Amino acid sequence: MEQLLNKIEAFKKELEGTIAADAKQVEEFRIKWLGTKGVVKDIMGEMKNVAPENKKAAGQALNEFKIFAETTYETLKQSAAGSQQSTATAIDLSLPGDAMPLGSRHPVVLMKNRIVSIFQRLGFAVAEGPEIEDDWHNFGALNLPAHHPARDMQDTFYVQQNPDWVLRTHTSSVQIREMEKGKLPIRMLMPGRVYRNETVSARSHCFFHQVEGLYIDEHVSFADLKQTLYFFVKEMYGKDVKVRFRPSYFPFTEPSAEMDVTCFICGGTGCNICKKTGWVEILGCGMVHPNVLTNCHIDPNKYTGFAFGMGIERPAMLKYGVNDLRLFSENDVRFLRQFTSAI
Ligand code: 2NL
Repeated sequence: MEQLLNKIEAFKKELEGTIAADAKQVEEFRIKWLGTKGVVKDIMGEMKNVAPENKKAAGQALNEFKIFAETTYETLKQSAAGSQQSTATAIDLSLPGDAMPLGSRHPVVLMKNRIVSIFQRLGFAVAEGPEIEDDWHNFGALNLPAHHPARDMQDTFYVQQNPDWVLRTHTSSVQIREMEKGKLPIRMLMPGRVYRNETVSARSHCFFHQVEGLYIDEHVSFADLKQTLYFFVKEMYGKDVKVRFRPSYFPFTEPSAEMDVTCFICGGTGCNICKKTGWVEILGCGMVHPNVLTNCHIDPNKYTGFAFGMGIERPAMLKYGVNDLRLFSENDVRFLRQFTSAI
């Protein structure tokens, strides 16, 4: 009896280790184990040698073994069929993959990157800040008097939850935050989105983008301002472009100026873009007002600085031939995907 049980155990182990890769091997398995001259039939024949008192236990063990052999056969049959099927429908890895549609950079971002990379070569770092600002960082610190028209509800978006909050109207607020940190010198560029309460049209929008720059150190002069901006213009619009400064006014700079370049559309002969003047305004600039420095705890007797600001949309419109500001924010893919290869 013990001998028979040991034999069954050994056969079970053998069954467990059996694999069949295809239908032929499954059939071989069936013949060996379940066929008319197979192992199962053979071992069943040993019942006649079992002592009467052990017959019940032996019968049970043999029956279990038979079922085990049969289920193993079923399992092998199914998995061989499955693997054959999966070979038939297998993916052809040599086929080219599905093309993923590539996104493209937004023209405003492309123009911003061009501007930023030129100043980065002069050692300007990039800083960013919040688009919801408090009155101090957007107006007060910038020497904008209490009744300045820029503070008017007509021009500025106020945030309902807090009368002290506005959507920033320029990125100068980021420069104020940098100056307040008290780490000098500062040579930084602040690109970002700004908001003005204006009716949306082809030529004006309630939000747009600008890049402002700030350089503060001992002995920074208007000559440094001019030289920095000359470099920028030559890199941006080419070596032959001429530049002129016109005196201007900003509450946060003194003296202040606006800078024009010879029209890069008509080359100075006169067109619609330059309104037949031959010049296009590209930025505003000036020496940082002493009050602004004082507001940020910087000693105006020791430190001086220059600042400038320019819009991004207008140069982007001129460079990429876009004639309606609204296209920039409608996110129509037919518009956006045109700039895939532009730099
Ligand atoms: C323009 C003119 C300008 C500045 C921005 C500035 C910032 C600080 C202090 C002083 Cl913190 N000035 N920024 C100065 C002059 C002009 O922008 O036409 N922007 C689109």
